[in-house]
Amino acid sequence: MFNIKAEIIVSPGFTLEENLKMKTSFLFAMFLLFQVAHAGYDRIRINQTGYYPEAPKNAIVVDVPEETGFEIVDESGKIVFSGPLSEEISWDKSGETVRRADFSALKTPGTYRVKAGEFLSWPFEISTDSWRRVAVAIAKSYYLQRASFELEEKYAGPYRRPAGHADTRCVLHPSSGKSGTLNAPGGWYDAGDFGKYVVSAGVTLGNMLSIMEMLPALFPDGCLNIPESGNGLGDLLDEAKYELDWFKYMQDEDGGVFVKITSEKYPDMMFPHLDPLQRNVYGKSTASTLHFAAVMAMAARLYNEFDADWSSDCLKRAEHAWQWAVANDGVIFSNPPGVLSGAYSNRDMEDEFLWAASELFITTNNEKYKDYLAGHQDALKDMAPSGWANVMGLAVTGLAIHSSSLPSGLSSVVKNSLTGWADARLEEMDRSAYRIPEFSLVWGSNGFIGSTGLCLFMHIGLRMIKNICRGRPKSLIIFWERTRRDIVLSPGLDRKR
Ligand SMILES: [Ca+2]
Ligand SMILES: [Ca+2]
Repeated sequence: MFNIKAEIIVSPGFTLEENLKMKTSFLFAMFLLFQVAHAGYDRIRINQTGYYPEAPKNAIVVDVPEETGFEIVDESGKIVFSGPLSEEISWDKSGETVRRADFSALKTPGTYRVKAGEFLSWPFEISTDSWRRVAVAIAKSYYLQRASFELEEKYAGPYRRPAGHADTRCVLHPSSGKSGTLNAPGGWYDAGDFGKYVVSAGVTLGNMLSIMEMLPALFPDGCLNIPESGNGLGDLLDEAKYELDWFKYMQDEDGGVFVKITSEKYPDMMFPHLDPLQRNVYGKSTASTLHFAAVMAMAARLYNEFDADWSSDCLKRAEHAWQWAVANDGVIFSNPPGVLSGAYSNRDMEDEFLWAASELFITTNNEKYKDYLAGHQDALKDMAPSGWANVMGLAVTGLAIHSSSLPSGLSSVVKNSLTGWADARLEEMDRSAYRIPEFSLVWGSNGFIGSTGLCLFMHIGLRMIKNICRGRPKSLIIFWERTRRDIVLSPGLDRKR
C-alpha cells in the first residue's frame, strides 16, 4: 500500500488541486481494493501450493478470537469438512496469536478453501502432484544461474539472456600463490552476485546429489527442459554436472582447490554479460578442498554408469584433494585487503573432514577413510542441518544412508545422532504455532529451514516409518504457506490469483 502511494506522481496537464483530487480518489480506491483483497485471505494461511492427500494438513487462523470452528468448502461453496479450531497459540517471531485448523482427515483430491466465520482463505489443492511443480521449478532455477552460457528462449522463456563471463582468462590473485590466468568457465553464479564460490556450491551439490542418490527417478531425462534434456541422463544430474565441470577447473595441480572466482567488489545491478569488472581467482583453503573432495567422491559413484571415464577422473581428483587437505589441515581463507566479495571464511573444519571422509569411504570402501571416521566418530554426534560453514548434516545423513557398510559402533553413533536431532525438531514443530522447527531470521534462513527439511526427509525415509510425510510438509510450509505477510516465496506456483 505504501509503495503504491510512493509511486504516484503529479500528472502533467492538470492543476495541483486537480492532481490532489485525483490522488485522493486513487488512494481511496486502492484503500478499498486493499481492504477487499485482504478481507480474510490474510487471516487464514494455507499451503497455497497444495497438500498431498495422505499428508497432515493444517491452516493457521490469525486474529479471529471469537471463532472456535472452521469449515472446508469446495469450489461451489459446499461444506465438505468441518472441525474445531485449536486453542490459541502465540508465536514470538511474529507477535501473533493463532489457532490451527487441522483438516488432515480430508483426503479427496480437489480445490477448496478454508472458512472461519466470515473469512475465507485463498483456494488450495489436495492433489498427488502439486508439489511436483515446485520441485521442477526449484531444480530449473540452477539452469538460470549458469555462467558462461547463453540462456536461449526455448529453455529460459522470459529469462533468456546472452552468455555472461566467459571466465577463460581469470586473473590469479597473489593469494593463490600463483600468477597468470586460469581457464575456469561454467558453473553457477552465487545467490546474490556474479561470483562463483566453491563452498556455497559444495553444500548445494552435496544436497542435490544426496537427493539423486536417494530418489534417482525424481528428475528424469527431459523433465527440466534444459539443453541436456534427451541425452539419456537425468536432468538434475545434468545440471549438477554443469557445476561439477567448473569445480574441476578450480583444482590446482597440487590437489588444493581455489576458493572462488569473483571481482574485487560486487558488481552493480546489471545483466551478467554487461559486467565490466575483472574476474580473479583467490587462494586455496582446507574447507574448499574438502568440499571438492566430498562432491567429487559422490559424483564418482553417481555418474559412473553414464560416463565411466569422467567419473574415474572425479575419484582421482577427490583423493588428490583429500591428500592436500590432510597435509594442509588449517588453511583458512580470509579476504585479502581490498577484496569485498563473499569471504565464506570457514574456521572449524572437523565437519568438512568428516563429510569428505564419509563420501570417499562410501565410494571406495577404503579402510583409510573408515579408520578416519572411526577415530573421529564422537564429532558425528553434533548433527546439524548443512550450510556452507557446517556440513555435518551431509556427513551424518550420507553415512546413515550407507550404514549397513559401517562398523556397528560407527553405525550406531550415526543413527543415534540423526534420530536424536530429528526427534528434537519434530517436537519443536509440534510446539510451534506455525508447525515449523525453531530458527533465526537471518540472511539465508530459508536455506536453513530447507536444509532442516531435507535432513528430516532423510531421517524419515531411512526409518521408513508409516507416516512418511510427517516431517516433510511441516518443514516446507515456510516457503509456501502462512508466511507472516502472506507472501508466496515461490511465485507462480500458488493459486493466489
Ligand atoms: Ca538429460
Ligand atoms: Ca565447517
